[in-house]
Amino acid sequence: MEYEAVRAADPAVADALEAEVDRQRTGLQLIASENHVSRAVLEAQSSVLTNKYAEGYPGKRYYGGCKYADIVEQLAIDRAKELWGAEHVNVQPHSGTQANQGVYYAMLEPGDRILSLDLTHGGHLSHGHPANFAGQLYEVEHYSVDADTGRLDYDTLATQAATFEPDVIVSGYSAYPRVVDWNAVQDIAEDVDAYHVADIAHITGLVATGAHPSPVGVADFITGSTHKTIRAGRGGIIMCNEEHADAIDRAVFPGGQGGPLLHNIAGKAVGFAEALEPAFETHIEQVIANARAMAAELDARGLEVVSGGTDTHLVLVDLRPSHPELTGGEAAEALEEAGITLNANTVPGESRSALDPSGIRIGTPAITTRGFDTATAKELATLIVEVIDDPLATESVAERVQELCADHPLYE
Ligand code: DSN
Repeated sequence: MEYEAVRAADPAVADALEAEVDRQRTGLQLIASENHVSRAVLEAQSSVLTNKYAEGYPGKRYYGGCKYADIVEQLAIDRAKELWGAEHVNVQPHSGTQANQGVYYAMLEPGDRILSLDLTHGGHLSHGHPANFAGQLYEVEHYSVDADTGRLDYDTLATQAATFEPDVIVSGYSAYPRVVDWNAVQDIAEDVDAYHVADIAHITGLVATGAHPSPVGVADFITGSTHKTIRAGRGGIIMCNEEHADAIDRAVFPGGQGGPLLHNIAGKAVGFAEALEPAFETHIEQVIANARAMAAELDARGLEVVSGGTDTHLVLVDLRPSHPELTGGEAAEALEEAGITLNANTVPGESRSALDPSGIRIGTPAITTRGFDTATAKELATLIVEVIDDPLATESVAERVQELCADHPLYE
């Protein structure tokens, strides 16, 4: 992959772009929110649609010249409807956070109440962390996962909701490896007369193929990003019933955003078409099988896998029982040296801090896109344990990582 025009105009940026291609090719990406999009998605995202302003929606734009923008955005909408079965879809949010912002802006007044999972238990900044606009504009209370099981406790959530009386309950998470019972959360939300926002950013691909139950038709609003397990162009998405369609569209534009990023929407359209192919279902099955294989191997080699395993694309490891002196950051840094990139993550019952957490989060979407099967995923888990157990193993693990990368080429 070469950036000839960029190199001629701007060698410094070309150097960085080519080095990033090399980093992705010669390292294993285990950040659970990342993936490797196809060349078709890359091409669509770098298209001339970056030049086009198209405030409004297909057929209702404020500027001329939107004929092709309309085609692209409508294709993205139609394909998203087919993938997830939603009545109404807005593909303009620039990110998952902007999708959540759109829903809050549409349905809440400042000072209204949000009940959401604590960030350190697997929630997300945009679910009301004090450092995020949502934590500052709204009154937020957090629920937790059970510290012993690592799983959601819907009875405790119901009790907390009855006391707090939220206007919105947010479900859907960034570091929760288990199936979410959308119906249980919806029942709780209805009992307290709250809206239910299901943020499926991490599991868009799993929901699209039916590998995880869908909140569409259950929750009032479904939000997400489009570049994680669904492997389309980068950005956000909101889904809802027709009843809330106008409010959501107005909240996204003109409420919270200006012109849509149509080049990214083109990437969404292309990626959604790819996800509608039967091969994508097989891919997602493999993503989950690989995560399960890694969880089982990590467990067998003495690491504490939060909740005892996974139903999804991610595995959360609490390093404290097996490696009490090792922080998640130190583990991530050592693994990066070996060519394995993942992130330090808080764990339920966190005793350190969000900046210096005790766990690591491992995701299998990107390695599965590269073609990893369960045997290779299992071997990768052993390599991770080797580095965590003994920093001196880094060099030999790095050599094996290079072999694995060469055997699973990327962007050839
Ligand atoms: N940054 C994403 C994640 O890693 O989960 C969420 O936005």
